[in-house]
Amino acid sequence: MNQIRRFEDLSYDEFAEKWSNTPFVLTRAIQPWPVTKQWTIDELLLKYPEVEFRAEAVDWPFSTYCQYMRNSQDESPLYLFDRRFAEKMGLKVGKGEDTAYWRPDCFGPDLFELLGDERPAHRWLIIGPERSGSTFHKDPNGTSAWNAVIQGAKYWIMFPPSVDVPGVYVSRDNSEVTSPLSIPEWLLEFHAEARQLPECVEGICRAGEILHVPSGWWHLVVNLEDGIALTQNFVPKAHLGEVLSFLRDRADQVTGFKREVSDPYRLFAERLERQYPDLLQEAQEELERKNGRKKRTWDLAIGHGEDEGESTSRGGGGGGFTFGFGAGSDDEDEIP
Ligand SMILES: O=C(O)CCC(=O)C(=O)O
Ligand SMILES: [Fe+2]
Repeated sequence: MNQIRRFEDLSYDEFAEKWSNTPFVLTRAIQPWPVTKQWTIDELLLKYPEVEFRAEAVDWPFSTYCQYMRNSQDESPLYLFDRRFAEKMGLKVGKGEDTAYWRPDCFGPDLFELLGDERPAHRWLIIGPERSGSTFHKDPNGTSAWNAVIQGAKYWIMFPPSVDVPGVYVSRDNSEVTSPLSIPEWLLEFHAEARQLPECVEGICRAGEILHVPSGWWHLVVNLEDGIALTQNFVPKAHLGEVLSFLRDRADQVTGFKREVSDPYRLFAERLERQYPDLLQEAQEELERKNGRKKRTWDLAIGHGEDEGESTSRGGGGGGFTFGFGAGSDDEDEIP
């Protein structure tokens, strides 16, 4: 079994040079956050009993959710997952005076900050009882994420982007996980088999620790105790290419933007062009290279020459070979 790596902390240079594609836990990165010392479920109940938070399909006052959580015997308990918590609780986020928490330095600049108010939903307060959690998924829009445990402990099991995770059925265009199994169902049926795969990594992230989810990685998460977490999705320089290709080539799968934002790819490319033209150019060149390689793979696969027009996805009988960069989110089928 491969354990998720653990470090006390990493510098941004170490992250950028070595670890942006690897899940890891930092054990000493969030101790200075005020919320790490202040927040417990009891404390939040005292301070915010009336504040309504989103728990799946319902908005409940926190006191109602706590009552549910403490009495529930549900196999898959309702999970509190709220992206407007900072506004609702009157919290300041980011470095400065009287703030609740901030982005750890290790992950470096978040390129989606260039979008300002037009960035997609990116931060969530997560609260749930033992057994609650998240079934297998990849995070939205090719983003990376961090997940900080404030109270409790979470078990994580993760796989690299190109792995076919046992018991996880993805639609042909990779757009959705079809009929996901509940966490207990997946654990009972597939956990033992999945843990044998060499690519599998697993581990526990405890209170006061923060975990890195690299762009495109599969993950399932279970709370081992009642707990509180904060999570944020971000775009590190190292994964700009994935995010741009997601926004451009999977526009129908892009999520979290306000309705007014009609062309997220263009918006992001324009902001990058203004602030970091070199980064944009580098990322676009990387996409072109990948595109070229995938096109050659495709041409070889179907026995056509270079002048074959681009197609989107192979029709019947082809075993689900998808064409176009972004489709596989990996380099597995590249030709050197
Ligand atoms: O349940 C959790 O803490 C994991 C959350 C997660 O993976 C997500 O928000 O994308
Ligand atoms: Fe996630």
